[in-house]
Amino acid sequence: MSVEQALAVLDANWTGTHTLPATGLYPHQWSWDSGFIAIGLRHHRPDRARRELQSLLDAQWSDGRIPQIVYDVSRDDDYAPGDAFWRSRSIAGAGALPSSGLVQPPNHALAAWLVHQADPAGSDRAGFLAAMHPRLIAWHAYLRERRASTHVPGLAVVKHPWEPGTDNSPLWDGALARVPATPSTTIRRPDLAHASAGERPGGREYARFYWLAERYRDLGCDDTAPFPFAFACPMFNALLASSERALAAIAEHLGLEPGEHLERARAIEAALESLWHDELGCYVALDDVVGTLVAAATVNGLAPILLGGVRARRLASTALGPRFLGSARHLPSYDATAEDFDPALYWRGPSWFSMSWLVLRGAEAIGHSALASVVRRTFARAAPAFPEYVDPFTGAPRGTRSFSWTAALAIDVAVAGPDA
Ligand code: 9WN
Repeated sequence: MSVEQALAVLDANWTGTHTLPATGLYPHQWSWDSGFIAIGLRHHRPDRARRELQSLLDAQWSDGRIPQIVYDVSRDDDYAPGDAFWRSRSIAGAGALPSSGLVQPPNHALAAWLVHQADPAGSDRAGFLAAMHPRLIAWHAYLRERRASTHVPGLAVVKHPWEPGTDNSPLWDGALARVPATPSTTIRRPDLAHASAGERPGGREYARFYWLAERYRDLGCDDTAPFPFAFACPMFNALLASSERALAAIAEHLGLEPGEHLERARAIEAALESLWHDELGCYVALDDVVGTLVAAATVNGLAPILLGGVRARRLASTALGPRFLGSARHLPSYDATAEDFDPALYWRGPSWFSMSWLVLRGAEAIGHSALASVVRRTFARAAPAFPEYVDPFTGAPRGTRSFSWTAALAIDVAVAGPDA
């Protein structure tokens, strides 16, 4: 993997204020993409890493939410649903920039702390952490207060399959089956001009995605109203816990009290235990509408390894076992032994670099060199295509190419030491 090639991808996708995930398929700013991108940018472009996160937080809503997408209205025809769908300017409390009303996984405080650590002097000169801190506090408060799980206190819920960032994961299948496939919006699929239909969610899923998004939008994105889709995702909550730990480090750096953040991180970690599935050897998702666990092994359920907690060694064995790396060369997003596993179809089999990065970070945290070395090999193969995801058996590129978080995280793995 050449760092120069990866930087060239990030330079080409840079707009002047933020980095597009991919210039064709994803022509706007995405929330957790910016987190991962900043983590890679910090090594060679620390100013830009800070700008990436600041520009995202400029779109924060008054209730603290950081939106899933910040729209470039000049490219509204190039991706759907766009600004014309959300019309966020007409929603009370929406941020100053046109955006989606949904959210994505909270990797931002973790990213902010890693960005700071790469260039502490530049960060302090720019007042970076002091500016980020209150906004990150408000973001976590939003998730804690407005997105609290009904069934497992301490966990936050997602209200749309776009929110955990793993859109068509089999985890949501049962709940989506309860959702009407009759949106009133005419669905456009500009995404299919950039990735083949067999690598993107299908029409039936899109109909339900739109129905749910319309419902949420028409409620004014108000979280007090009952909603027909709600999940506690183990990856989303593991990132929240990891980001709470990062907020503790940020608070300490700013001379503030870190204790409450560490306490919250511990509380989330303890609550995650309700999602543990011993037979599968990983965490699963909780359908918070009906209060039942979805017994499917996915990379979302391995992600809490990131926290290096009591289950981390067992998660490492599962990652190396038959459902994942025991049968595939690159970490699959879904149980490779499942009947409906598909090595090309988006979050139903392909290997994603963001998830490999989370698992690698966990493997390194617990000193599991066997898992770490297998996962590192995936990053070595990212160049020159820097694909969105790969076939977990062959490594063949899938989805769009020159994908920013692939390039960014490949840089991070190439440059950063285990404790960086
Ligand atoms: C919907 C931008 C985003 C990622 C998500 C990934 C995909 C969008 C889509 O692309 O989702 O947000 O159109 O499918 O699933 O994780 O943030 O890269």
